[in-house]
Amino acid sequence: MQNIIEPFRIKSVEPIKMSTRKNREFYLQAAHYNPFLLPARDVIIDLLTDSGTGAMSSEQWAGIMRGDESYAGSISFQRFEKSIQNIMGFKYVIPTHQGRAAERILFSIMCKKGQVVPSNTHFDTTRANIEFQGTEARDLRIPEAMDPELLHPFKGNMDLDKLQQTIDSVGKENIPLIMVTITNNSGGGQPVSMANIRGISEIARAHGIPFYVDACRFAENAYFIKLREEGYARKSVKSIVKELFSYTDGCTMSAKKDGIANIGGFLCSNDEQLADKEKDLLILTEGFPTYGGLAGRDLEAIAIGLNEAIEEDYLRYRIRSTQYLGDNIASAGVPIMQPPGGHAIYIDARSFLPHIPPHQYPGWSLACELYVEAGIRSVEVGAVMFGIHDPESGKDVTLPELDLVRLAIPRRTYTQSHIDYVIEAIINVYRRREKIKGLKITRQTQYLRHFTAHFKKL
Ligand code: P61
Repeated sequence: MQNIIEPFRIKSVEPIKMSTRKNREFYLQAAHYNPFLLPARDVIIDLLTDSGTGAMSSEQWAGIMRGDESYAGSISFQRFEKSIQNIMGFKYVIPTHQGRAAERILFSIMCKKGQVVPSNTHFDTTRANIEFQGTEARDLRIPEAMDPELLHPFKGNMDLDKLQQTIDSVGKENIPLIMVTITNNSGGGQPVSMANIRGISEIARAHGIPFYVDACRFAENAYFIKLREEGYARKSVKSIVKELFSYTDGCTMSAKKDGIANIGGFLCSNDEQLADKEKDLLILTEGFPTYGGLAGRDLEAIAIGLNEAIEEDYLRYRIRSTQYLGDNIASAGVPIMQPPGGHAIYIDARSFLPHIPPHQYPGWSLACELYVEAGIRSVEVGAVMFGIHDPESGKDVTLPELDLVRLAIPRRTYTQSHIDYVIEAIINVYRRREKIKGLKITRQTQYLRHFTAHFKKL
């Protein structure tokens, strides 16, 4: 069969409130042209994120009921720990309330002022947590990743020559750890190959530098390895995942992605002394080491979700359905980051709206336009998210190389007809793209300004 269907039946539904274009123009103006400030009930299809927005399975809901809420030694923690040890192979597992809490604990122990943490691309919370320690977060992606149209199977790869040069120039003692984000979220949801992971690991081990994975979308990355990397077609996703983590010393994880849970995260390592230090910090800000800021029921949902995320029927549907959106808009001429990523499609907004200069935020304008057109909420990954401004004048001093709009697909949440509606809307906006105008920021904070900034239409 050519058709790949959603490998699940729908048992419980959540109504969507429909709206008119006029309604949405009003809602967006009231939200100061910032889609983050829209009430979710005024959104028809919410593609803002795939984080915590997936649909849980009946097994996960059953696990929620089984949750053991004991303060210490909860059985749910034992299931959580065992599930992660089985899938990823790490010895020490520390639960946290989400991914960024794992990052904060790890970096506050490992990083010192003036040091450098190389990565393929640090996600924004990772970068912010590293920089908060006075450490530099350095992105070392391969040059192919910078060309949105170029087809390359593993555009998430780290540039190994640049990694070696970085170690040579700053000194191994100034690199507390090396990280790699799988799949590379800020770089277009692109996967990292096993060969690249192995290469980073060899370099890291040769210099005695710990190697960590930002594992948020590890299952999707493993499926891409199965599909695209020589020698892996016949291997199970489970064995690919195991092999991948065997080259590393630990990971940070947001269970809101490939844990298919609504909340949660964890931090793993094989180093007992380090794990003890991490637990001390955990107790200070998250909770006792057998719950770490989560309810027992959340631990259950994650333990089950991680196993469902590596099921191959699920992953086949997941990767193909994201590709379906990408291929359909690309064949209508819409410029997207190629090839389609695992959890999201990224529209190249600078090519979509070449008449809007980067300092007038083409990505943000496009995200606003998709909302007005069809009630679709997406997220800009570009000049607003990554631009650096002078706090005195409010003027941007550095802008990133790309302006993308991310359409992130929540797991098991929308059907093909929802996606067909999204495709139609994007093509409609593309046809009238010349009429779209840029924006100006009227209010912003110093860090992570995209969450709260106010805008005015130009
Ligand atoms: C997302 F607009 N991602 O993609 P936490 N690493 C990686 C992530 O993708 C990630 C985290 C660490 C989100 C949520 C999000 O400005 C934003 O559990 C590769 O969210 O703490 C999260 O995991 C952090 C969206 C986060 C944003 C920050 O949509």
